Amino acid sequence: MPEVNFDGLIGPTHNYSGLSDGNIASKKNFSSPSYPKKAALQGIKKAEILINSGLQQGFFLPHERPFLPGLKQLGFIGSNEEILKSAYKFSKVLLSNFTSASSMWAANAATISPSFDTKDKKVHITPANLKSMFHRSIETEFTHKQCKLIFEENCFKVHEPALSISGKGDEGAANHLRISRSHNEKGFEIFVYGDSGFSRNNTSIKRQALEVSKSIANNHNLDVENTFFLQQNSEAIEKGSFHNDIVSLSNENIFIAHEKAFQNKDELAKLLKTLESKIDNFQYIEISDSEVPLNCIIDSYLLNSQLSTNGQNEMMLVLPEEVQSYKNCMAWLDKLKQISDVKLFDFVNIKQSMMNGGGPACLRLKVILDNDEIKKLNQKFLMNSEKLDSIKSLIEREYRDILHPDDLPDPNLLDESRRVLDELTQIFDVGSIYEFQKL
Ligand code: SUG
Repeated sequence: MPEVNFDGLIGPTHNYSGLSDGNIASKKNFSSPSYPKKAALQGIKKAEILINSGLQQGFFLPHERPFLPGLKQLGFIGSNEEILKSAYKFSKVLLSNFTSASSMWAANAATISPSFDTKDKKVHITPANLKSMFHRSIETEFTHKQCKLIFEENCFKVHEPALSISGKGDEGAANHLRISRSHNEKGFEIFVYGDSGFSRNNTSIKRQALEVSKSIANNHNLDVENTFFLQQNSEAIEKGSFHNDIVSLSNENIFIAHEKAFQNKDELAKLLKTLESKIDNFQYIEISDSEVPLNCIIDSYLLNSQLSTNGQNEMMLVLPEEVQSYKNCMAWLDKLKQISDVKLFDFVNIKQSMMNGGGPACLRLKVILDNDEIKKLNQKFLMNSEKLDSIKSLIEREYRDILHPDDLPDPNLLDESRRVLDELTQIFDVGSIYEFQKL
């Protein structure tokens, strides 16, 4: 099957530090205790649904956290224990930025243009620079490194992360949609941006800059006629849709969006007209505000569900189980089943990630490839049942059941975390890829 998903393996320092302004769940759960073991196992269970549906599944390894090289760069010196202690004493928020397990949200790892869309017939990959949130911006370097390892063959082109403009950057696949007749036919790519990087209107954080989106589209060697740019609706951002994947989604010929997802209705209409004329099975499904109000879409994470084409060529939607407590969302799902090819629904418990604003769609990077390209992926990052069992038993054995905000400077957490990452590099058989392994 042409769809492969790469999820971010949830790391041992998963915690709630309230770091993301504009992300309601992150702010609301600031300082709550977290459950790293539960979180990681929930993430794997979500990925197993996709595996059981007949799709190939990969994982990005968690990043090195707490990130001591970053603290050292800021001038903290001494033993590891001293560095953690003095950083925490100087600023709790500083240490929590360097300890976040935020690389779990792989939808923000990169933007991918499949070879079906590109003029040079290569798969183009740009790691996201995530510049608008400091804790996320420090993911870029290691994500870039992993992308180069996963997509190392000649049929792939991994670009340098894009530039950012005045702190506004690029959020990867969370702000990118692709619509095509089927996965392995030429498609239309839609880059969804918050605002111009040069805008001085700062009423809310608009993470994705138009100019940065354009630079990625240019570098990806796309046909201009098949490339569109749409602006996120500022009301949606203000109400908590910090990424576009909270209010719209796409898979093959299906495009679903809330009525208030996009700022400019004329631009959207122009795009829909083109898609209707070029893709014979195209289906746009809009959720009206009277059916499901915007705040309900955002609270429930209904559209942050993972829409995939499974091994039997059926469309399945993996939703957060929270959706089940919203009557209007459930009624809309009934309707979706009747009017579209989306017939299979699976509700998952990923509460630990949801409490930081990450639903099923956030946890994965969807990659569309042809059969030959799938073979050329670095197979070490792809799962089989033996690898998955080893990862699960490592999590069971080493991850903490509970982590309190005051535990972040605990040097034992650093040691445990390094032990886990070290063992993961052995399970994945990727050699020494972390900074601490080179000491
Ligand atoms: O970038 N939360 C992430 C959630 C990312 C969701 N991804 C997508 N929508 N694709 C973010 O805001 C919270 C971390 C904290 O507060 O501890 C956080 O980074």
